[in-house]
Amino acid sequence: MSNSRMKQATAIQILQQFLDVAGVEGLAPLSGGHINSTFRVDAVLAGGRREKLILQKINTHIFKKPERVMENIAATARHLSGKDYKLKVMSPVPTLNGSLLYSENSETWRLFPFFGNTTCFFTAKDDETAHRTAWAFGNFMAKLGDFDAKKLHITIPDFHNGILRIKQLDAAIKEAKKDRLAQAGELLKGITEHLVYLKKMDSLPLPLRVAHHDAKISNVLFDEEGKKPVAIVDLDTIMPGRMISDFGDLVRSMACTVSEEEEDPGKVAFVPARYEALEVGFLEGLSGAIAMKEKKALPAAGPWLTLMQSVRFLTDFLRGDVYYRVRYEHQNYHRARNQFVLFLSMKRHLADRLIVC
Ligand code: GN1
Ligand code: MG
Repeated sequence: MSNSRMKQATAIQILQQFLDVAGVEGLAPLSGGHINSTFRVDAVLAGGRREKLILQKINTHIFKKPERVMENIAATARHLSGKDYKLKVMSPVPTLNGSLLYSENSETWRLFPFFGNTTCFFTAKDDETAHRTAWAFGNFMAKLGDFDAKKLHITIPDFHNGILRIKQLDAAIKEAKKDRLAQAGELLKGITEHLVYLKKMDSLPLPLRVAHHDAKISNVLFDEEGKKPVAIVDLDTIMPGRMISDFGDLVRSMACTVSEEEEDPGKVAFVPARYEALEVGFLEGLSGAIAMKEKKALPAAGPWLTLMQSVRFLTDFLRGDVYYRVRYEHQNYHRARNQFVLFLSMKRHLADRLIVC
């Protein structure tokens, strides 16, 4: 089933595994994510009560053990709910049998509450939004600071490991179709000159933490006015990791003139003032829960993660778009080019603050 088509009858049948659902008044795909298929559902329960929900089909080619993903989400949600945590927590709705997933016909589904009167963005419209979003992720990390990261499953091994991403790129080059390899040529050459940066960042000895691993602005729900963060969503990759993973994605998604989907490389540039807002907001959110070596590593996080994202998009382009969902043929190439231009721009501006270069 594609991300955009789903029959009401199918939705009702799946929802009935979770809740006593009598009918569905609204069913709409939510685009934005590259991996799972997500639907907003307005359901009517047997007693007449109305519930707004998020129904999601997990991509089990990528999340091979989805029950582990759900265990991580549920455990961290429980931890946050027991704290003085100001944002809403995205806790899964269990099935009537108490499971966090429902599988049928090789499809695996889960359900979340839908937080109404919210909106989301793909870039930060101003420094204030960047500051608030970074605060939310810093605070999220701080509130999970006393959760033993080793208790979480590693649901995607080596997720932010640069050496693995380079190996995957090398393998993709060997198997790529001629036309795609030819199109990638120039970009590939540019990226290759900087790969040592990924390797160096892998070996930075930083404390193990609970990291979100997809801390981009589109994974934050804001209030209706688009001002205050309401909830951090998409906890699929919550795993043991390093602080630079989350700060890196904040910088990648916000300290830029455009989103990762912009096709024109001429429009892509780093925004230094936005970066400063992110750093201040993130540190405020952490409120002291940061080691000196983590603080020193922050400026290097954005270029690192942005280059890695470029490598990942290019790898997928060379492999024939098997990982990230695309709307048109060269989209992964455009995404990879966008991220590489952003990496170069970031690196230039932050040069004297990078602990590895
Ligand atoms: C993927 O599907 P989505 O948009 O939540 C990816 C992230 C990338 C991101 C790029 C499991 O996330 O690592 O940074 O796209 N998630 C996975 O926007 O690979
Ligand atoms: Mg994600």
